[in-house]
Parts: sequence; C-alpha cells; structure tokens
Amino acid sequence: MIKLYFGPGACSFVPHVGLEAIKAATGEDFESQTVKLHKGEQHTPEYLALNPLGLVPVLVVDGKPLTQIVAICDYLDRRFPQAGLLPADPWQRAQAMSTFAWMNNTVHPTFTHIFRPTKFASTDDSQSDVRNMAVVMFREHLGRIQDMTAKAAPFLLGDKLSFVDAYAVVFLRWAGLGGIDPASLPTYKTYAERVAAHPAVAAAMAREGIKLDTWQPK
Ligand SMILES: N[C@@H](CCC(=O)N[C@@H](CS)C(=O)NCC(=O)O)C(=O)O
Repeated sequence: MIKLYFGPGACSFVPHVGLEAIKAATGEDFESQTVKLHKGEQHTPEYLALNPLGLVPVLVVDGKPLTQIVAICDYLDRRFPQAGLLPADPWQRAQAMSTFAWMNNTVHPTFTHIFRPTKFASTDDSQSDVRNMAVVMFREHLGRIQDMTAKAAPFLLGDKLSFVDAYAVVFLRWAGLGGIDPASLPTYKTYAERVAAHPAVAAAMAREGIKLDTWQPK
C-alpha cells in the first residue's frame, strides 16, 4: 500500500498529482494524510519518525518512508511507467530530470526565502531584505518557466502530463501568495489553467482544497 503525507498547497502537490495520474492509468489506489504545516504537525514525534527533517512530502510504501520529491517521483515513475509521468527515452528523461532538479533545488528554495525569511535572517530589516531579493529572483525563475510554457504542447514535456507540470502549477500558486500578479505572466497563466483542468490535477486540487488563483491585490 502507498500512502502520501501532504500539506495542502505545498510542494507535496507534485507527487500527489502523480498518484492521481497513476490511479487513472493503472487502477492502483493510494491513501493520503493531510499534514497541517501551519499547525506544526510536521514536528510531532510521529511525523519526525517518518521524516526527521520535518518536511512534506513523505511517501510510505509498504510501511517504509521515502522522502524528497525527486526521489519519490522517480520511484513512482519507475514503478508505474504506464502512467507516462516521465519520458522513457534515456536522453529525454535526463532532460526532464534536469528541469525537475532545477525546480526542486533552485526555484523552490527561492520561494522558501519569501515565505519563511525568518529561517535566513534574524532582524526585521534583514528579513525584509531577504524577502525582497527573493521576490526578484523568484520572478526571474517564473519568467524562465513562462518561456518553457510558450512551447508547451500542450504540457511542458509534450503530449503527456508530467511531474514538472505539477511543479509549475505549484509555483504559479505560490507567486500569487508571494505578491506576484499571475496576470503579469499571461502565457504561464493560460498554460497553468490548462494543466489545472487535467483530471489528475483537478482531483489533487480538490483533495487539498486549493484553487489555482491565489492572487489578492492589495
Ligand atoms: N527538498 C525537499 C523540500 C521539501 C519542503 O521544502 N517541504 C516544505 C513544504 S513545500 C515543508 O514541509 N515545510 C515545512 C516547514 O518548513 O516546517 C523535497 O524535495 O521534498
């Protein structure tokens, strides 16, 4: 049995979408458990036993925990290749992993500096500086993703939904929360609306109780 621990709207959305796509393609069902990050549920002894880093996602497979999005998604794709969540061709797969790794190790941590500047600086002024710099960097990363979405056909890797599409949706949602108007990224926004309409993405959004549009003008 497979079980996903996820935080609504968090990066755990990426494997969550994958599990929905796998269910649709293979019939393999999964269990899920919400971790309320704002309530600190990631720091309970029970959760830390699964992931000592106190982060979502965790995928538990037959009672054994697996952490880190890239590792979880690689595992899911190798176990359920029928879902087509990553390319089968070695070169195309490596190219997809290159984008996926960049999203996970660069774009994602940039947003962490916006959302939790207290992790990176100790005074109000320095935290505000960290946040402002990170907004500029995050906007640049989103511009790079928008360039990719301009070539999406209809998804980033071609005709099949993949993990990088799910990550792209996460980032556009975070952009709105970080004060970046998604209307300033029109091609990306149109692409994300298309991805959000995919049944696997819509099912994961419904379970998490989230919407694509998070932007609130001041
Ligand atoms: N590199 C990790 C990043 C995981 C991560 O940053 N998770 C965030 C949510 S997007 C989290 O659990 N944050 C909780 C906290 O910081 O307390 C992965 O790929 O799984």
